Amino acid sequence: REVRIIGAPSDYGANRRGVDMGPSAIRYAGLADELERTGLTCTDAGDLTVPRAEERDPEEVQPTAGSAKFLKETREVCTALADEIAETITSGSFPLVLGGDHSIAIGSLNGSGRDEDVGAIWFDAHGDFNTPETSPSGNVHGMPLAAALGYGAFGDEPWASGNRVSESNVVLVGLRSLDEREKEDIRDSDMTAFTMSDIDERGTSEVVEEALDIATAGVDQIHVSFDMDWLEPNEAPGVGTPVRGGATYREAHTALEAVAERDDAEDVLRSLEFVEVNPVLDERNKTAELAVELAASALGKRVL
Ligand code: DIR
Ligand code: MN
Ligand code: MN
Ligand code: MN
Repeated sequence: REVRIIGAPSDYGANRRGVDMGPSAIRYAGLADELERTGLTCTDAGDLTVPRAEERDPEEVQPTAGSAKFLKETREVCTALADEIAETITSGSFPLVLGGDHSIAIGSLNGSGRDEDVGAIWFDAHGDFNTPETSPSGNVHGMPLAAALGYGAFGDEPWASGNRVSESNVVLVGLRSLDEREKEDIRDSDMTAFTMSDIDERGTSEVVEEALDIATAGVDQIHVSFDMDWLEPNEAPGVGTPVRGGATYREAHTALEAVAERDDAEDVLRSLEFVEVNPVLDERNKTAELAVELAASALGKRVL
């Protein structure tokens, strides 16, 4: 099966510039070569066209939802991304999406969950479960899961919530930074959430195996969304919102190797994305290089 790389160079959902250069940084770190070495065929669809942030006004009134910055621009990017992903899957290829900030995941979930019921595993320090009404920041990168599942004002936005992502098949892994309302809303939801403490107590393998069981219960396939801030900041310094106490280098590989193993046995992986790589904040492209390594692990790279 052919892997199709899709760049989504948006920074509309984050409060800092630079994450729009993530797809370039990840390609420059050798993504295509590494995937070919892993034995995969690779094509590059290039980057989606994203309107330039300098020309837009963040204070512009957003008519259809409360406080969500650049919602119109985010809708444009996510609609194009969803189409691209759905077409890639229909054509028999595998979509590997490069962010961009995490707001692009609204497009990923809508593309992956367009024609079939899907689950999702979300590796992230954050819950990404704010709505325009509850968000303390107004940044849409803190909202993509709530958006795709139709919470708050997103319920009236078919581009965001008109999908077949099944809430009870969504699993958050490795949480360590939640806003107060977000915490309650995650608890009240039908999603499953594992914190870093769960990983401390039970180990990465056991937690990720359970996440895979839950995400695939009653559905054939899942989207895996990997926010690079899941890792400890010294391993992944090039992210906009680093939080101490993250996954180690080995834990990150272990987690994605478990995904690859399950995919090998049951073909569970429908789409995959790496987001929030910000080369402006990075150290010599270290975070992009790690994203390349992790993509290879998720897609089946083995030492032996
Ligand atoms: C925060 C940060 N919860 C917000 N979220 C981030 O702005 O909603 N998500 N950084 O990745
Ligand atoms: Mn995120
Ligand atoms: Mn995050
Ligand atoms: Mn597969």
